[in-house]
Amino acid sequence: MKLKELGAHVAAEFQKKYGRQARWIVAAPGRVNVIGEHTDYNDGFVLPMAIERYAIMAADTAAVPEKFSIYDTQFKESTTIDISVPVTKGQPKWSNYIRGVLAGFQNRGQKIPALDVAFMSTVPLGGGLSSSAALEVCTATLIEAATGREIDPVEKALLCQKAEYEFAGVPCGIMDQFISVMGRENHLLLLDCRSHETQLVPMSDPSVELLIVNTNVKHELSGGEYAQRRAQCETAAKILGVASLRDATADQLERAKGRMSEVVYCRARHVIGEIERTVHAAEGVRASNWPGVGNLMYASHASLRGDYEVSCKELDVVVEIAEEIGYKGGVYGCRMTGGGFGGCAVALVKTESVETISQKIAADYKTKTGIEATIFVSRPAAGATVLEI
Ligand code: GAF
Repeated sequence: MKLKELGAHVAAEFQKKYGRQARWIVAAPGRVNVIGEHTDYNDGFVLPMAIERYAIMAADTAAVPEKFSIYDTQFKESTTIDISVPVTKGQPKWSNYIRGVLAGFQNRGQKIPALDVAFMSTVPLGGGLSSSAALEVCTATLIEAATGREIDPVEKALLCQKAEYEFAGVPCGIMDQFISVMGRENHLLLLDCRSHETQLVPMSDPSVELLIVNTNVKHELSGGEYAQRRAQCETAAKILGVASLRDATADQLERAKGRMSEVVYCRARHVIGEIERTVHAAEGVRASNWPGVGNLMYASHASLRGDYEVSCKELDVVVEIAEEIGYKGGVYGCRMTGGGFGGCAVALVKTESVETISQKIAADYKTKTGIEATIFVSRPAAGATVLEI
């Protein structure tokens, strides 16, 4: 469904639930990261794009003051948050992404408007496509629309990241919330996670597509592995005597190899290499050097699988199938995307071969794993928006 239709659908759900018309409709996209994995919390570079999958909210001023009511139109579940007091964590679990954002606005000294909200999401849950960041950014966009006060996009992304960190317990970096706020149609976003500077990298060549392959193995980042990787990177930086791995070179790491455990060394090797690959990939996209970008994607995957150990059997199977299809069959490159341990892979493919490649990946993946993959294509989409009614 196109974004406009989705907006109309959620507005109709709002009308059914609350018996009146919605006044604001807002949406925020999920993302796929083309390259630059586990580099954001190391002050490095990332190269994500927003996808045509969204969290959408329709809302109106609440009938009851001091209450923020949310109706999940897909799971038919409602919850009400008391906004007359500082918002805290609560139930149901998904409401924490929203609660965290409301608390963020309160911390800025802003009064939360009492609202009735209906929402839905087309970002697959647990698919590593940032369904949570989409929900957070969607909530922030709704507050902006309802108060008529826009906040600085960087501040908005950071407020949403804090919500994820403090209310959902994931010590994530800044990538997902930044791209959901700042995505632009037909562009990737090269984000410097240290300075927060962004560069839009045009990706409008119609001869290539990004194919997203959901392994349908759920990924869960609050399980401790993510935090552990982060801590290992901090250990490496400390041993190297740098503020973060962004400041370290491959040579420096080799010289210090004897002073750290093998695991810490491997983690650092991934991060240092991945930051370099990301910068090169952005240049490759600018030059439409698709074979070059594809090779960097394969190298990224190998490093995430071997050195960083965040891949899983199913993601490796997808990448192997893509490699088998190869350049002749229309695949330039493929890698896992997002935090890892399941979720999605992303492949850079020739547009003319998308159908055949999708069918081949689906069939071989089913044979090798017994699981049905979900496969779709997305052009780079725009970031969070207020939809016209
Ligand atoms: C998750 C996190 F939320 C991001 O901040 C990023 O670290 C990513 O994993 C790995 O690149 O999506």
